[in-house]
Amino acid sequence: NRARNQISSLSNFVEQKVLLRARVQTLRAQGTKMVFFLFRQRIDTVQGLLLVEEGKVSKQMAKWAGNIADETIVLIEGTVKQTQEAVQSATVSDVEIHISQLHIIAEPQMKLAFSVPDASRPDGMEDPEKQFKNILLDTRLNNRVIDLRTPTNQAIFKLQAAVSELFRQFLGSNGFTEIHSPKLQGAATESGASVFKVSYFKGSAFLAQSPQLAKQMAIAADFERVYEIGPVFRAEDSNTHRHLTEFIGLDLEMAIEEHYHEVMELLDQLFLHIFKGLRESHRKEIETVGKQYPADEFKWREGPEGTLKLTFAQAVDLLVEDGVERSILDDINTENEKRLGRIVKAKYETDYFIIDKFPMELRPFYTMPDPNDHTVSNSYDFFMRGEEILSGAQRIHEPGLLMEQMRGKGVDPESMKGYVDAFRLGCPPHGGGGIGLERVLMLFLKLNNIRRATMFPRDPKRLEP
Ligand code: ATP
Ligand code: AMO
Repeated sequence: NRARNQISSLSNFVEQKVLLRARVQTLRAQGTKMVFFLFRQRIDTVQGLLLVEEGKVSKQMAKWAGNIADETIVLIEGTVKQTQEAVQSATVSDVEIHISQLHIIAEPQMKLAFSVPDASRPDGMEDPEKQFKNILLDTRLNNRVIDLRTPTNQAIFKLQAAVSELFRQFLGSNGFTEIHSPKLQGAATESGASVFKVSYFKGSAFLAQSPQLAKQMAIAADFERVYEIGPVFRAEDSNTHRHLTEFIGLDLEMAIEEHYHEVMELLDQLFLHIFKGLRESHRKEIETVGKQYPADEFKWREGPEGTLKLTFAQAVDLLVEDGVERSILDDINTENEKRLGRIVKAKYETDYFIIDKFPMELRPFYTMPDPNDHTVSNSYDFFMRGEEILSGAQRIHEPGLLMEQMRGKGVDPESMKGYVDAFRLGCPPHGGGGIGLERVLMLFLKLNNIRRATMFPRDPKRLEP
């Protein structure tokens, strides 16, 4: 019943006995007297050596051990020894284990679709990593459990957890209360076009497209500052690198005193907290991911100048200066969004920026118009590497204006009576935003496909595994 050791801390146990449960990454028998192993725990690997020795390890044991299949989970006992060669990588142990006992805990009963690449190999060596890069994403997603064992994926999902942890941490320490809103709804929560309908006893229900209505109602109910981390469903037939039909929304909503800039400022501080937290506390994971998905380091601005903020009109001007026809810039499409990202990067040296004051007609019914110019709105989007990661706005808290906007956008106020009533009961001025978790991760790490930032992605063509 001894405690098991972790590969990452073995170097504290030189010349001591340890107990290790790990996967067999690879093994190689040398003659009849020696078996070399590479053991893996998540992103870490360590060498093991089984040596035939009178009275300790028999020839039969070495023969048996030499036939263990890759990916078998084993429990080993052995002595930690210093190695001769210097180790370059943070994920490869600089000690090795001389094995005295070895037990099989579980072994694969089926052929592996592909082998987990050996992360202990330095870049440029005979190259299972490179080979692995050529496996189609679909093949990897179809065999997701084995794919998730790769060090890259182990690191990606540690980082995903870190983003939500940092989100929670920041909001918790800024007076926000975590809420859980229903995912089964009587009506669409955003636009009617992209809502999933499900059967609900004798009638039907809709899957929530966002916690939008609930988080605003929580403000009307005096919660002041709320957030939610939860699934969001979108029936968008978008087969792109950045659309999922189910994703994780990081949503928040807060009462404001004077101005929607209070929300924008808080959201900005939140992102800086997330970026810094990832960079400072998760370097090993970021490096691990970078081996498979090389990326230029994500850049943001700090210090007195702060985060770059542009109005929609200024963003359009930048694109026009760069040669885009003004006539097609009523909205900024995906292609021009990316182009803007490149322009901003060249001019301001940042991968992270904010655009506010979007035209009213581009925003949902609950968005507050600018009191001085009703054609624009008190709304904002945040961008990473030229792609949208957050959308938000000040909301309309006055019931008359809300109903007018709903009708103007073809939304029947009667279909959302409980929501509209929240404002009839008196609601403070407020604003908020929604972030796509997988997008933040995809763009921070430059993974180029949102499915790589999703453990079991759902898109129009995929409901399995
Ligand atoms: P939001 O989060 O506000 O929905 P988004 O980034 O998801 O923003 P959408 O408004 O859903 O953006 O769509 C944005 C862009 O995605 C569109 O400009 C369009 O170019 C692109 N897009 C959407 N669906 C497809 C598709 N099926 N194929 C190619 N591009 C698409
Ligand atoms: P919006 O629809 O822009 O706004 O969504 C907010 C953020 O969610 C992410 N996102 C997606 N991620 C993956 N797949 C998708 N299909 C997808 N669609 C959106 C993006 C986007 O910025 N209620 C508002 C938020 C608010 O105003 O508070 C809303 O849902 O990162």
